[in-house]
Amino acid sequence: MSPGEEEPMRRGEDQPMTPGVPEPMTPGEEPKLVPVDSAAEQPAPTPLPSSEPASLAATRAEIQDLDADEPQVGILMGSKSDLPAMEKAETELTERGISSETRVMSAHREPDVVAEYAKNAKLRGIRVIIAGAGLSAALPGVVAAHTELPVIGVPLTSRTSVAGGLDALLSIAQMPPGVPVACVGVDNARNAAVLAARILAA
Ligand code: AIR
Repeated sequence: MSPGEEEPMRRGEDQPMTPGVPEPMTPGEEPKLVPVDSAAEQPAPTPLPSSEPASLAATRAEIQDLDADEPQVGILMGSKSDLPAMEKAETELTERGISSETRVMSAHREPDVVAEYAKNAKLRGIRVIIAGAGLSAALPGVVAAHTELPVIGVPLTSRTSVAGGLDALLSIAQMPPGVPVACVGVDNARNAAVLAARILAA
């Protein structure tokens, strides 16, 4: 070695060994692998590419678990006398594994209760509201006035209906521009549930 020339670094002295990487060898020498003695020396695993941070995805999953039993659909009706027709909606949703809650509230007899329910529904995790009423059937429209959630109206026949429920059908279908209510056939609460399921699956 001439003066000024650096002495080549010898393996095992200053040069760090890379775990799992074969050491340089001389011709004819068998390759030697440097042993990996602890997991701590391994490089951290590269996280899988994801569109959102892992912590956010985990939080979302936790919220979904927590909300598993919360109702997704609110089934409302104007009177207890509407129950025989409206329970078909609940049956259909249950058969499809969709959680729901059923409430009796009248847009004319208890307007504040209806407004309160509609205003809080989205915050409570409800995603679709089915509302059935007979006669001057204001319930679906009033609910739609207080929430951005999709509302499906079910026109019902009742003891004093005129024209076989046409009164309720027109009350529900003839909403003013900007405040839509979906409307199924007279007494067809089951179709309202099928439509709710389709909205949830969209
Ligand atoms: N109704 C109740 N409040 C407002 C309306 N439109 C409807 C109910 C029911 C009908 O009136 O939805 O279909 C008769 O109600 P009840 O309580 O007299 O049997």
